[in-house]
Amino acid sequence: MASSLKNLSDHDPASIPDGKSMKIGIVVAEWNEEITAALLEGACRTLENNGVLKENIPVLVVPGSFELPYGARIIADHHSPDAVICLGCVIQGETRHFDYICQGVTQGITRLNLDHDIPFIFGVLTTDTLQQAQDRAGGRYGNKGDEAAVTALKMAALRTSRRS
Ligand code: DLZ
Repeated sequence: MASSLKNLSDHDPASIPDGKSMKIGIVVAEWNEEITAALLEGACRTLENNGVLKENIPVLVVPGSFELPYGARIIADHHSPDAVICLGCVIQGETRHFDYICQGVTQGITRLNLDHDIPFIFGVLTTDTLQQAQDRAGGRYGNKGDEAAVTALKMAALRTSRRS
């Protein structure tokens, strides 16, 4: 069946800023590691394909998505990045934990964006099933890590353009 869902990895190459002078930090959650490892791989590949040097992609691992805002703040404070990508995957379970984690990480990342002068990118999958997460971590709907990396490059370039 045809789907109207956007492929998360589809981007016009001409619209992506050159990242050769950029430093982009990544914080990634261990929970649902099969998924978050794929998001990390996609994000790193997209950043490097667009000019970001491997040594300019500091990566920090945190236990779960709830810890992403704190990890992102550590990267912001210690690495002076142009943007920070937050990667996680929260899958609906039997309890309301899902809602609290999604709310916590969303509000945390929003607050970082408002309190710091660098962009923090929301690369967190929030799905009902593992299959839906797999579909968006290198599966039929592309890779949320690619999308987060392209967003980081665009937001870092926007920040630089507003400062000069
Ligand atoms: C506890 C928990 C649960 C139930 N589910 C997830 C999940 O689907 N994805 C995720 O990233 N983290 C999950 N966690 C862990 C929380 O994010 C957090 O690490 C713990 O509540 C400790 O603060």
